[in-house]
Amino acid sequence: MLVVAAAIVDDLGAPRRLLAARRAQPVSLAGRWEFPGGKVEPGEDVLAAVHRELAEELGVEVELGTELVGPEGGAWRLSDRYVMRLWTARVTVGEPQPLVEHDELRWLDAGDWLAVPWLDADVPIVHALARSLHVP
Ligand code: 9L3
Ligand code: MG
Repeated sequence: MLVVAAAIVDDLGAPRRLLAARRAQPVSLAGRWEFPGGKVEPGEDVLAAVHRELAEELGVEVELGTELVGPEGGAWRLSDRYVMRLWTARVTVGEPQPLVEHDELRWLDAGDWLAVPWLDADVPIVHALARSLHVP
């Protein structure tokens, strides 16, 4: 099943800060941090799904940047059940709020992108993102 998510940064051209979201649910994931996003609905366009998820979860509109392509040439494997595609993004309307399944949001400065306990599946993606964006 396909999940989509966004690496929301402060500046698509020269990013320094990355938005991380702490899951409040389900219990098995609570307290761990992730890129906000979620499951693509049947028949839904994937980019439309990114915008819908960010509107639902954070209450923002975004401009999408580029896709961070995974090691198999596309999606990142999260588990037996889920693969994820992820784009960089910049907020264009609104201030992100933890509206649905998160209980805290945090802007992580360059050099601190790994300073929170990310979901295991998201850790290699954070590393790859920092490498790809040339953020220390
Ligand atoms: N997941 C992992 N990392 C992420 C996201 C957005 C999602 N950055 C995993 C957690 C859930 C599954 O994908 O097991 C579906 O996500 P959601 O619909 O519960 O957000
Ligand atoms: Mg979600």
